[in-house]
Amino acid sequence: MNLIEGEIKKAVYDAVETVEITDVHTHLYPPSFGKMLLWGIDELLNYHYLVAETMRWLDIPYEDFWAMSKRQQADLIWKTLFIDNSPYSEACRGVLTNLHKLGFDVASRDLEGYRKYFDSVSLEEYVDRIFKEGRIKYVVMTNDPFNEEERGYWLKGYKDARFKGALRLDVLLNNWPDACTKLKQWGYVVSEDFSGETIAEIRRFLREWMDRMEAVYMAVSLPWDFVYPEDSPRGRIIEECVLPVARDANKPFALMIGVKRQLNPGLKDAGDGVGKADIRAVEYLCAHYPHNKFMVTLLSRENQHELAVAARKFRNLMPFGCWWFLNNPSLIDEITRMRSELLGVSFIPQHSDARVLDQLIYKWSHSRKIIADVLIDKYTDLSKTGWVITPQEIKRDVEKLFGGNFWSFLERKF
Ligand code: REL
Ligand code: ZN
Repeated sequence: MNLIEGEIKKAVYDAVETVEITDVHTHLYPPSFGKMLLWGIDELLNYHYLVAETMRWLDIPYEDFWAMSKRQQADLIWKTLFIDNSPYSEACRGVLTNLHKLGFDVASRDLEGYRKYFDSVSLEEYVDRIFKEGRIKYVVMTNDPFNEEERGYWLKGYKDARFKGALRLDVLLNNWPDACTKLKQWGYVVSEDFSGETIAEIRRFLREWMDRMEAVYMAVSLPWDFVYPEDSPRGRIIEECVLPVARDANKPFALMIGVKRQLNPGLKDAGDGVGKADIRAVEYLCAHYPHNKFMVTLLSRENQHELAVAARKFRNLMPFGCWWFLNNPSLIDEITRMRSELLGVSFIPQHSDARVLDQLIYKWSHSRKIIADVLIDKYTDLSKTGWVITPQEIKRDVEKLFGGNFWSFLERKF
């Protein structure tokens, strides 16, 4: 029997609310990675999105802010963005969604009261709670082998099936001189001019770290002016090392393009901006390496339509997420609608980019609602043609969008 409009709504909300998510890009780590895993109300308030918004109201030098303790910074952010102004920006609202979903009295505005819970709960218990509350099955991490602290944890080894590795190559690709120095220290026979064994040794490094991290993909964030092919160390390493290693392992190479790093360095992590990227780099890679798989997210709104069109041309291209400055309700709605119209069910609508564990709750709660509303419109339009849609089919599609498409893309071999 065909579903009528009210039933479509119910079936979609049920499916989207209950689906267990694979979050394909985060900055989270397992509890065994110690201080690298950020969590709790003070970290939530210190999110760099909120730092940027706070600085718009403050006149103090940036250094004075950075000299404060985390708690003092959180107090100042809370006062500036939540007490002296109404907190309806997406990042502010997110903090309140979190408090609300975890059962705090948001109306009390009692930051000290909220802190008491976070000071008393154990991290392991809290991680379990967040995964359960957020209906999160897996999160993919961002694993930088050039970060000494992180490297130490990998060399010790760890097991937590909920956290999947992703080998992040920003240092290798965007800062070859530093990467080369470190590779040498670690015993790889490399030289900055790529002579001798350098290419083979970089490949060995990639293979070893893919294995150690059981990485589901390799990834890099790239500036807005990234071009490919490129006569540069980065172009060379991508062509001669990353692509062949990724192809042999049948793993995607994830490209995140469009950042203007450190547009305002005084803001630290909050100081990055956005620029429109050149889609030709993505088109070239997909066309010239049909046996490689590419996951791509672009930071600029202006690039979204051409990315969806490129994905229609190349089955080895998987668009994913509404990244960073796009992770706002109006833009998620617009982008998800457009992608659905051009690509049907065959894309990954969202990732959280969570830097603080708690953010899994609000980012996914907000995105679930928006994606569900888009789907309701799409199934309603379908039913008007006389097409019969069942709750099972809705569930099937939703499972693909929130995780299945990612896992099956990993399996595909072109
Ligand atoms: O993975 C990235 O490069 C970015 O997502 C981050 O650098 C960025 O700061 C992040 O917090 C955005 O959401
Ligand atoms: Zn990220």
